[in-house]
Amino acid sequence: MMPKRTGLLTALAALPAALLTVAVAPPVFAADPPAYQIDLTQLNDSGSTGTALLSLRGNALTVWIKSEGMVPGQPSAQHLHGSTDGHDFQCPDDGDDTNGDGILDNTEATVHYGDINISLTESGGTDAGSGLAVDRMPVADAQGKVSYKRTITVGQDVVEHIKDLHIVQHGVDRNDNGKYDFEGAGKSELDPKLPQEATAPTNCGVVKGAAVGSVPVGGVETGGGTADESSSGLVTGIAGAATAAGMLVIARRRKVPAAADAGAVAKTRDAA
Ligand SMILES: [Cu+2]
Repeated sequence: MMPKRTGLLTALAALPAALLTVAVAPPVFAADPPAYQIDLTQLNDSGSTGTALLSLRGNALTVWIKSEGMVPGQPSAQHLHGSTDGHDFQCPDDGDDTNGDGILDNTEATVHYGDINISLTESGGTDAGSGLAVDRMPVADAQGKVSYKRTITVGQDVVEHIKDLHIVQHGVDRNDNGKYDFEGAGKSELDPKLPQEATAPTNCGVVKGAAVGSVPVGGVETGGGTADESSSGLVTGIAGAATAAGMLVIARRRKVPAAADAGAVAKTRDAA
């Protein structure tokens, strides 16, 4: 018995040290280089999911994306959306199809996920102007999988606000015919030469741990949101409430007139 008890006492004696070790261990995201995980969840009932990782070494941002449920053989425009000025954008959901045409288009979604900050092309420019450079975007394989990795030099604002950015991949196959075409959902509102299927968002994800209606990085100045009051009371609401507990903010985020949302969703289903 004695050996056992001694063992227990030894273990107990060691416990404070162990706890101390845990307590002073740096948070996961403080690792070098800091890395941020993003889980991509579907939009437009696309069935597309994925995982992404953002890693910073100085001003070198490495982006890894692995996603599936994309349209096989078709390019996927993909971007880091959001703001580096303290505004707290989030991913939309299918209920944000405000014009009720049955598809959440990029314009409707941008109210929620913000403008393009970085275009995640495979080569060449990565500025917002490359947002629709589908010839430089990754192409899904025959199984609908996209695998992407690129290191990009980013500005200090991106470094400081990396947790405020989110990844969006675009491209859906509304009529399930294996390609982007105009029969699926008409013309893109961004460029009439492109099918809506090519530009509508297929998934979106925010940095894990930074989400939950986060206080934007670097910012108590969530007042930045007030500028958008007219365009989105919802977003302003999130920004204004950002100092409250995350869960509360999430609760608020779900959201605007439930009836209107339900109607839009119903239309979405009808159109599907
Ligand atoms: Cu985008």
